[in-house]
Amino acid sequence: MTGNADDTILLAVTGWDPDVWQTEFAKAAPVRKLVLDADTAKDKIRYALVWKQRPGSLMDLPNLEVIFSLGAGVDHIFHDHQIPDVPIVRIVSPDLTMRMSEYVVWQVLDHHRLGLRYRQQQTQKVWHEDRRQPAAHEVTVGILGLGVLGRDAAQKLRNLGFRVSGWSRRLQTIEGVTSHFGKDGLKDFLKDVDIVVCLLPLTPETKGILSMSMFAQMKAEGPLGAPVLINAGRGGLQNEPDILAALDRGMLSAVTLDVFKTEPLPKGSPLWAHPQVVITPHAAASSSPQALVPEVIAQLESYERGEPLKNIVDKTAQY
Ligand code: NDP
Ligand code: OXD
Repeated sequence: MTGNADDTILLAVTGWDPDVWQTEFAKAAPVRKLVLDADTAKDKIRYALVWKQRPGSLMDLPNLEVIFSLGAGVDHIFHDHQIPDVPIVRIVSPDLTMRMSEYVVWQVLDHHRLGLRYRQQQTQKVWHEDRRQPAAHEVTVGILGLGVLGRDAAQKLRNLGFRVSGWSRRLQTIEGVTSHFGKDGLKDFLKDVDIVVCLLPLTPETKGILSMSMFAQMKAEGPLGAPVLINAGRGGLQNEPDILAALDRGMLSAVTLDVFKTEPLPKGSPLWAHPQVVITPHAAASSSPQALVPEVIAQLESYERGEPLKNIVDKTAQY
């Protein structure tokens, strides 16, 4: 297995501008050929780099060896029911991890320091300073998903003094973090959290998990009032009508959502105008072509030297 100028890479992306990816590929791997459409080179394509590929577009590529997801999440690949049986590798990158941890810390601190309330007071020119500000050590931040992103965010929140707990499929141990795992561990995780940060992948098991039945297991009152929810995982994890109902019933005090069932979030969604909802446009940790392309090329070259692929997706678990 050696690199060959005849090998072609397919860049199969929708919803993203391919130009900037092409530019970075030309810089990082000038001898390799990159195509946006498989039709002209079906039997030459050895690798596919994908983000929300068009369904079926990875089939009938007889020499395809590896699919590289250009995102950390891979639900966008499994959305397509016609995927060839080759390894799928996902992005694990310090750049992406740092971006997500920045986002999580930003949103946790914003809710912890009553940012929503103070912005509302400012628009009304209200000076009201007598609210109690809990200390970080009085607040438990619970992270759903202790993977690459969840672990890093957990450590950064610990460094800020928060109590941190986490939930994963299998037991994960992180110093200073209270771990829970599996279906049986979820109840104990939920009963203590003041701010829930969701960094789960969207899989058949996690779909719709952020729902009324979860919110009903959370404690009613804590240092911030009712619990806060931050979802930067995937929109398919959340039941949006349940989130609105939980806010209106006071079961959740505020919500930050970066991801939505339908993206872009439709203009008619009541989430847009809800005073206790913060919305960001799937921007928590954007894939940066400048940072990620050299890493994908490095992984591809090490594979061609005969080294094992890293960050392979478990196709049964779908993450
Ligand atoms: P990882 O695969 O490293 O971690 C996933 C975590 O979720 C693991 O701890 C895993 O448990 C846990 N998990 C999976 N299924 C279950 C389940 N059924 N029950 C309990 N826990 C479960 O993923 P990353 O941390 O790299 O990324 C997480 C997600 O973040 C991505 O899948 C993507 O959807 C989202 N993302 C969003 C971005 C944005 O801009 N909004 C940017 C990048 C990613 P275990 O440890 O036992 O395997
Ligand atoms: C990702 C994303 O999965 O950007 O990396 O959502």
